[in-house]
Formats: sequence, C-alpha cells, structure tokens
Amino acid sequence: MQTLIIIPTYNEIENLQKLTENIFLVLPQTNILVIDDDSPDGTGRLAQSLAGKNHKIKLIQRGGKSGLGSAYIRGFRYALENNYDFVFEMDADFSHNPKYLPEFLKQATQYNLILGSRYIKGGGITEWGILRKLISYAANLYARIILGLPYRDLTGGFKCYSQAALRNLELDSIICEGYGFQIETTYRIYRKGLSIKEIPIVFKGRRRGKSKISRKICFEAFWKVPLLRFRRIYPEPKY
Ligand SMILES: Nc1nc2c(ncn2[C@@H]2O[C@H](COP(=O)(O)OP(=O)(O)OP(=O)(O)O)[C@@H](O)[C@H]2O)c(=O)[nH]1
Ligand SMILES: [Mg+2]
Repeated sequence: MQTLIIIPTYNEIENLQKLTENIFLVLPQTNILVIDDDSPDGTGRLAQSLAGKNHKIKLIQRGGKSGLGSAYIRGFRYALENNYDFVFEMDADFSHNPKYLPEFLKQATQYNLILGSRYIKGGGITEWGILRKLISYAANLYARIILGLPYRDLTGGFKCYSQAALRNLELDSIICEGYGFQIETTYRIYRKGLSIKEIPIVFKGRRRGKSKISRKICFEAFWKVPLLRFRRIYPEPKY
C-alpha cells in the first residue's frame, strides 16, 4: 500500500522541515511530494536538500506562483503516473495536524474520498477570529446548498483520495483554483457515485509564515460554484 502526501508550498521555509519530520513520526513508510512555486524565501532549496537526504521526499519545482489548484493537479498526475494507492492533500503551515493521518488511512480502505472536517461533531477551529470563521461557514453553506452536497466541510484542504477517486476527477477539465478547487474535486467525486466520508479534525490557524488567501480566491469560489452545478458533462479524461 503506497501513500503519497502532496504538500504545495509558497514561502513555507519556517514550517516545511518540521512538518516532514512530524509526518514520518506517524507514517514512517509514506512518500511526501512537495510542489514549490519558486518561493522567494528559499523553501524550494530547503525541499531539495531534504529530498537529497531522504528518498521518500520528492520535489516538483515550478517556475513561479501558479496557484494551489494547479499545484495539486500536477501532484495528482505524478501520483497516477507512479501508481500510488492513496493520495493526501495537506497544507504546509501546521493547520492540518499529522496526528490525523493514520485515521484518514484507516477510513480510506473503505471509502474513495476522506474529508477532514471542521464542521462535524469532534471537529473544530482554533486560533481563527470570528470573521474568518463566519466567512468559512458561509462559504460552506453556500456550496452545500447550491450543489446539493450532504457534507459539512467542502472548503477544507486536508483530504485523502483513493487511486480510483483520482482517476475519476478528470483533471483536464477542472475549472477552479483556490477554495473552489476543494469544492469542485469533492463535487466531481460525489457526482461519479464514489463513496465519501467526513472525519473530524481540529484545524489550527496558521502560526508561522504569511497567508496566501486573497479576495480573488474567495470571489472565484463564489461565482464558479453555480457554474459547477450547471456544467454537468465533463470531457473524457486523458491519461
Ligand atoms: N505551490 C503553491 N503552493 C501554494 C500556493 N498558494 C498557497 N500555497 C500553499 O498552499 C497551502 C495553503 O495555503 P495557505 O496560505 O495556508 O491558505 P489558507 O490556509 O487558506 O490561509 P492561511 O492559513 O491563513 O495562510 C500552504 O501550504 C501554502 O504554502 C501556490 O500558488 N503555489
Ligand atoms: Mg493555511
């Protein structure tokens, strides 16, 4: 059973090394794929040196900041080319605690997609102000109602896909980039009739490094979510 944890990075030099160490403490056999967009703070160079010392750490270095969604799509292609069985999405900033990884994997043997959920019993958010909590909650409600999805946390980025789920994503036709990307990937898997399970996570607000959230990313999700609803027919995947 081969697992790959994809970590997109942009200016995460204060977080990356410690995060990889903590991941290997709970999942010693996993591989980690860092997708760095030429971070000005040298995260890419750090990742290169970590990869040089440990063959379980892989690096894809891209030429410049091209967005979270396209970084994950690049990582998903790598995972399919290399035949990984289970593939995680995880942020670099310790918002996603590695301690949950074994529970994700346990559930992934029974479901095609596991969502780390802040909005079910046992889940939560620490270190976020009321405004950010409200925006996140409203965005989830909006997506849930428009798309008719029975899940509480659609914008979260701590997820585990089976290989079958990845093959069903039809990567060439994904239209969203930021929070919308998380909504779109879950929606596609749901529409294909694959199984999805939410498990509770306590999400911790970023402590080190700077946020990359932007108004553009929030606005994109706002106007593209209704498009997803009415754009039901996706072209055949090209692998
Ligand atoms: N490769 C790549 N990684 C990115 C890009 N934008 C964000 N990331 C990474 O994606 C993950 C999530 O981004 P965050 O900035 O933490 O976004 P957020 O969690 O919504 O907001 P904060 O936690 O407040 O910073 C982090 O690991 C970032 O370094 C990008 O354009 N390219
Ligand atoms: Mg974050």
